[in-house]
Amino acid sequence: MKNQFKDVATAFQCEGIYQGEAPYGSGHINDTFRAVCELDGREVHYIHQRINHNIFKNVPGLMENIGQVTRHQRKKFEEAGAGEIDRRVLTLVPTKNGKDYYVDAAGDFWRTYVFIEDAVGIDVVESTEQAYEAAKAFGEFQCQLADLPGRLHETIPDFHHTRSRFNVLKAAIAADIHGRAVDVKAEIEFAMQREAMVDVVIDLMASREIPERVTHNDTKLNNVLIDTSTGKGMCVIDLDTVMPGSVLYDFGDMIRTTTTRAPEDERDLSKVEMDIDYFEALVQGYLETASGFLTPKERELLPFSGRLITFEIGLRFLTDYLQGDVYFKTHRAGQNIDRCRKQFKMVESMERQMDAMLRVMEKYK
Ligand code: ADP
Ligand code: GN1
Ligand code: MG
Repeated sequence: MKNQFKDVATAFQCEGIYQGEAPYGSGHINDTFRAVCELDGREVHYIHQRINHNIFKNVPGLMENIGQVTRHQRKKFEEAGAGEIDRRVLTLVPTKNGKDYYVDAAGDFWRTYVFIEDAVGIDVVESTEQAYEAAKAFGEFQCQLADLPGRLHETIPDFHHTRSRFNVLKAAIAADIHGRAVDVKAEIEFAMQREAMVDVVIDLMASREIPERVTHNDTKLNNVLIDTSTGKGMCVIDLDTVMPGSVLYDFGDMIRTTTTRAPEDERDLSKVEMDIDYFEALVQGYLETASGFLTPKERELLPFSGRLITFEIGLRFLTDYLQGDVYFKTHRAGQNIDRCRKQFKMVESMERQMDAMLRVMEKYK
C-alpha cells in the first residue's frame, strides 16, 4: 500500500516532496486520506480520495460536474469580492497529465484537493451557531449555482427518488438474503405505515409545482467545513452528488443531521429528539442566503422535508442492513440497523413537533 500510495500522490501536481499519508474524516462512501508534503522546510497538506466507483458508475462525468461547479463558485466569490476564496471553495489539483483524476494500476479512481487548513467537518452538532452557519453555507451554495449553465450529470440516478428507495426496501424484505427481516419487524412496520409520504415531493416535482434546481443532495453537517477559530461555515465539500434536485432534499438532510446532539448511530433512543432550537437556527441561517430564490411552495414544505429525508435515509440504512451491509461503510455489527432506528426515532419526533416547526416558520415569514 505504501508504495502504491506514493504512486497516487505523486501523480498529481502537488507542491513539495511527498512524506506520507493517513486516513482522514468519517465519510461513509469514499476513502479519504490527508497527505503531507514538505516544501522549503514547511508542511503542505492535500486530500487524496479514492472514489467509490461501485457507487458512482460514471466517474469522468462526476469529475466534470465537480470541475464545473467549483469554477462557477469561485467566479461568484470573486465577483462578490469575498475574502479567503481558497478556503471557501474546493480546489482540485490536476494530475501531471493535466486531468482532474488519476486511474491507478488496480483501476481505482483518485482525485486530489488542496487541504483547507484550520477548518473541520463536525459529525455531531455542538451548538445552534453551528446549525445556523451550516445552513447559511448550504443556502449560499444553492444560490451560487442557481445560474449554472447546462444540466449536470446525474451521478446516481434517482438518488432522492423516495418511491424507488421504498420499492428497493420492499424487494430486500422479500428476498431477505441474510434472514435478518425477522429481527427488524418493528422497523419494517414503521416504514410500511408511512408509504404515503414517499410520493409527496416527487409528485410536486413532476407537476412542476416545485422547481428542479442544482442542489447538493448530501448536506449532512460534516459536509461543510467550519472554521476552527471563528466558527464560521467556510466551505461546502463532498460534491459527488451535486446534480439536479430539489432544495427540499438539502434542507431535509440538514434537519436530519443538525437538529439532534445524538450521533447518527445512537443506540440509546431516549437521547434522540429533534430539538426545535436547532431547527430554528437552521431556518434562520438558510433563509438568510436562500430566501431570495425560494418559491412559496418550497418554503411551505421546509419542515416536512426533514421528515421525508430522514425517513428516506432510514429506509436506505434498513435496506442495507437487510442486504448485508454492502453500501454504507460500517465499523461494527448492527451499525446500519442502529442508524435506521435513530432516523426513525427522529421521524417520530418531527411528527410530534410539526406544529412547533410550523410556528417557527411563521416567525420568519
Ligand atoms: P465522503 O464522500 O466519503 O463523505 P468527503 O468528501 O466528505 O468524503 O470527505 C471526507 C472528510 O474529509 C470530510 O468530512 C472532511 O473532514 C475532510 N475533507 C474533505 N475535503 C477536504 C479539504 N479540501 N480540506 C480539508 N478537509 C477535507
Ligand atoms: C453518505 O458520503 P457521505 O458519508 O457524506 C451517503 C448519503 C447519506 C449519508 C448518511 C453517495 O454520505 O446519501 O445520506 O451517507 N452518500 C451517498 O450518513 O450515498
Ligand atoms: Mg462527506
